[in-house]
Amino acid sequence: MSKLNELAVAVESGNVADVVALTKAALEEGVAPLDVLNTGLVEPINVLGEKFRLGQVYVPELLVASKAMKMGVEVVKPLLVDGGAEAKGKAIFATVAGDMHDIGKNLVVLLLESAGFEVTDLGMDVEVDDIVDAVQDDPDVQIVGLSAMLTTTMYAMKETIEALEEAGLRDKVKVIIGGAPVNADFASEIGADGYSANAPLAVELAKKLLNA
Ligand code: B12
Repeated sequence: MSKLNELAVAVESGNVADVVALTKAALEEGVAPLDVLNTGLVEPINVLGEKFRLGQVYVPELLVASKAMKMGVEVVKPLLVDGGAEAKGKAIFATVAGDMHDIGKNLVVLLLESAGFEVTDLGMDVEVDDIVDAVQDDPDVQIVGLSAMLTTTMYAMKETIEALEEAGLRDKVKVIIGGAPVNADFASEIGADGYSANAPLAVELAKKLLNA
């Protein structure tokens, strides 16, 4: 079994020690950091997601696997973030209120930072008012990234856009959205400036919106 396959198995079974060791080993073998991230660390979460949907695994398994994945991401992170990259723009990111899913949002933040964006990550379960305050408090912010993974929380994105409008801040920023239950149609329906299905496309979207 290749190191990446071994790593994926370790993530799926939530074995933190093995994940850290195998992430290092794969990198030492010369596997590209982005491949370690996508194939070794993220793909097993998608595999588990399908098993969860089919009722073959439950929330505790997802939690330990997510934790293990995050520990692996910490090992890869310094290799992805290019400290010398010219600043491309400033963004604020949040997973919306009521939603505790942050893996996808964290990946988008990671790749944006590695592409040279400065990102303030407000975390998960972030209230609309806190997002508006963060935009208000930072004169340089150009992008607001909103993530939602639940059909019950995706409407908080619409509320956020409406609240930005009410605060007179809507024209100051481009709002981009992502997460499993949303798509480009939903983005235009709620008046967002863009949607992307994954982290690399989110970087392209941010660059395009800012002409960076
Ligand atoms: C891991 C996981 C969890 C973990 C989350 C851990 C964490 N720290 O994030 C835990 C165990 C906590 C969890 C809890 C729950 N979960 Co859950 N979870 C998942 C799972 C399996 C994977 C999500 C994930 O991380 N995917 C991997 C990442 C890389 O992909 P991603 O999130 O889609 O992100 C990418 C893109 O969407 C995009 N993107 C994401 N955000 C953004 C933002 C912007 C601006 C842009 C441009 C792009 C972008 O780029 C990302 C990177 O490429 C999904 C299944 C699935 N298929 O999505 C269910 C899923 C989302 N969960 C689900 C459910 C039901 C729950 C619970 C209600 C379960 C329960 N009974 O308690 C709770 C809800 C808790 C809450 N209040 O939020 C359902 C939602 C169903 C629905 N219709 O709403 C899903 C779809 C599973 C299912 N099929 O039933 N979950």
